[in-house]
Amino acid sequence: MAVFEGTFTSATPLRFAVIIGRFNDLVTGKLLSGCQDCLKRHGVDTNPHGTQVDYIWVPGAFEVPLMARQAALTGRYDAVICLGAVIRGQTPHFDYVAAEVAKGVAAAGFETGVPVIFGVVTADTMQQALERAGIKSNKGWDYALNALEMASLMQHFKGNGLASAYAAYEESAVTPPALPISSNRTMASEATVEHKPSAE
Ligand code: INI
Repeated sequence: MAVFEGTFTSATPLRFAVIIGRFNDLVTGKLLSGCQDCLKRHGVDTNPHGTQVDYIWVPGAFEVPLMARQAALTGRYDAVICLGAVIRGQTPHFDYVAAEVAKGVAAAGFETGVPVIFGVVTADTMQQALERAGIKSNKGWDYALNALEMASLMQHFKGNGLASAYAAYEESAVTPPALPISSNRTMASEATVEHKPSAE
């Protein structure tokens, strides 16, 4: 038998999507800086015009899981990093937003077979959130490290994952593989298939 572990650097260039909520961007912008700093110092080209990292901005934490799932389904990324900040003092529906984003991010990973990193800071106050986004430490750095580790770990299991199945489907544009995803939505990869016009 064997022991599998991820590493923080990779011989082959890995690709990442970073999803960032604009809500509380004073915090999420700093999380993003920490995340980029970590990726860069581990040999990743973080230039948005480069080939390794795409950045996707969404309105708030609530929208992060949907985008994470869509990004993962493309099969383009070795890991997806979700950054957001939900602050209790600012909304009576803190608990709903925080719970939904946590569940949604977990589901995006489970459903797609791509590591989806939960980088959403939940805090009681803006001060607390800022402390985790650079004043004391920067959790963005840790989230990037988690993504590097998981992306590298998953390399050991390539070929069994759903994302690779989708990548193969996109290339051949044939019948998609059956996936255990219950959704009626059109997926990015399905959008490339030509449908015959109906008889009407
Ligand atoms: N979005 C956040 O990312 N953080 C918050 O603290 C927050 N609060 O306080 O409401 C927040 N709300 C917006 C939400 O994420 C959605 O963008 C909005 O409800 C539209 O769907």
